[in-house]
Amino acid sequence: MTSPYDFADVDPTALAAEAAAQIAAATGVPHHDIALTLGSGWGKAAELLGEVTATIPATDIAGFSKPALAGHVGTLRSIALPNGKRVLVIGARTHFYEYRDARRVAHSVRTAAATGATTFVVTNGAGGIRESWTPGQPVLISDHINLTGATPLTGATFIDLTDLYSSRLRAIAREIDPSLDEGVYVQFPGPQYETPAEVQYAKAIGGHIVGMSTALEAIAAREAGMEILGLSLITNLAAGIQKTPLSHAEVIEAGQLAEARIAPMLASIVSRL
Ligand code: 8IG
Repeated sequence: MTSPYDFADVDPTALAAEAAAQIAAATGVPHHDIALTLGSGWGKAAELLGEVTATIPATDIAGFSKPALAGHVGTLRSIALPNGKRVLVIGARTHFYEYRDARRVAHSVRTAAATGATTFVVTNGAGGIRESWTPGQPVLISDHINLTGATPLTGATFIDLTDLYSSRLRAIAREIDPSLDEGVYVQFPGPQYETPAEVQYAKAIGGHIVGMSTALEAIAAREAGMEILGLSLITNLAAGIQKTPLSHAEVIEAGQLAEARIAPMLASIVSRL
């Protein structure tokens, strides 16, 4: 868990500005319009979006932490959409469970904002609490509950989180796919999955989706002034809702099976933003 940056001592905005300048230099693209973080199961969407004009190993850019899984280097890609907009694809998410440091989690989001992005599309693989949902189903995030006990913000940063997951952008997504259901995303700190009792707790407090990534990123994106669209791929029903134990292999398999269907949907949505 080494990194050249001690996030405890760094100004997150200055580090994001430095990273954004490096991305502009490495891609030759001075300004990006949309940031897109690709979570489990969503990876195939990038190629469908448009022309990938640059791929950078994330570890070449200031402040990006080494990936959690050995042998897998996360990348940042610049994509030119047919409509002329520029998408920065973040394939290098840092999870809260890796360092227990919300500022590391927020760094890719702040960097994307510093490249000029005003729209943040955040995707993840997650567990479903609603019994009517089935693995492989994508759902919109309508709101979140942050159970990490952490925040990427420091000091008296009293930002408003009303309509955090933009109802305007959700409506656009539903124009592309009217079958998209939506739900409240509950972020647990992880890395363990929930106990069945914790899932019942999440349900009782108003949650429909359980995951380990998105809420902290969305807070940072709102602070940075971006409009947010959140999508979860339900790769498994949450512990105790499904009767069989949860496994990472099952999650990966569900993602692979769903990929061919959800990638074109996501690409169509992004092309409309
Ligand atoms: I994929 O069931 C995936 N990520 N917390 N719970 C939590 N995170 C997840 C789950 C899940 N499935």
